Amino acid sequence: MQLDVFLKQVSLNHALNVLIWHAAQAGIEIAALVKQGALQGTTEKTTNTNVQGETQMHLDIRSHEVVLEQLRASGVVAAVVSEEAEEHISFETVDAPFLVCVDPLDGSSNLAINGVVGSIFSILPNTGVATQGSQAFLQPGQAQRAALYVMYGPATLLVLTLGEGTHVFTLDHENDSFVLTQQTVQIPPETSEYAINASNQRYWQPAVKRYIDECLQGAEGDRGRDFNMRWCASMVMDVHRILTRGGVFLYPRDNKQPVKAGRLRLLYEANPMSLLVAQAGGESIAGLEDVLAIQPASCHQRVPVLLGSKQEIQRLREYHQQAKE
Ligand code: AFP
Repeated sequence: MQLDVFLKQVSLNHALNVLIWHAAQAGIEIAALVKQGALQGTTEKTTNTNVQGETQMHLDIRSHEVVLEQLRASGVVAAVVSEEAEEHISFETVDAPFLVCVDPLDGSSNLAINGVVGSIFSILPNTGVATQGSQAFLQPGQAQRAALYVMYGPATLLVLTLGEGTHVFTLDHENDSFVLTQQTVQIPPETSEYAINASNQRYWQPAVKRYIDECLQGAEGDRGRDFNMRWCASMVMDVHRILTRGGVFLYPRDNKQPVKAGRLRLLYEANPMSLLVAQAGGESIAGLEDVLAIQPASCHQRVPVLLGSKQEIQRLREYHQQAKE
């Protein structure tokens, strides 16, 4: 079943369906650029830095432009917050029904090594950006109308939730259309695989140190079984592995840079990925609270993210609670 047919079947919100179709078109355009690699100068760095102070890749900017072109053309988006722009971008359709928060090319530091990257979209209702400005984007993740990512890997995948389950579409390059290949993904509640950047270990909070230490002790420790570890430095790839076979992804708060609550951004990384995971039976916390319940304070706010298999996230929640006591 093609994406547009699926949308008509599961969603009566025509405007939302149009938005998702245009986001998918942006993904198809970016997939073609990524596949060209150095031939498109995609592995080149620019001399610019984004609002995070991170060096922008040439393709970060090109992807940002492609996304804006498609979202503007949809006619149903009022404004966009992008990782690649400090201020939000308002369109002429300022009273349109939706706001979009986007990471146009997540994991782009992997481009130079031909690694997997992706585009992450969070779709919110437009609560009045014409009068509220950027404040209109400061809605908790549970307000999202939809979330999706496009993953540029050996296959180009689009993973989507409209609040009724998480579904996977594969790009048919023969006719440039996304085809449903997995409906209603379910994350195994138990896992023996975790993903974390272990080089930050000395900066972690006690609850995370305790959890990872127990995984490392394996069968000789309290967990009574051995664990495996992965770290892709690409949230899209790590989250897709978890949706596919279970696991836990941790980018915890660390005191390496106390002014930052972690590395990942709430509006266009943590919230959309947390909704996709929750809709697949997993959970996502920032420590004691659910990521989707966090009231954003700013558009580029960072949060800790611990997400994945339900039983492991519940254990991490308990460890944070016990560390507080
Ligand atoms: P880039 O988009 O700058 O490559 O960052 C990717 C990311 O935001 C997320 O996709 C990864 O999970 C995380 O950063 C990797 O962070 P480390 O480089 O600290 O491992």
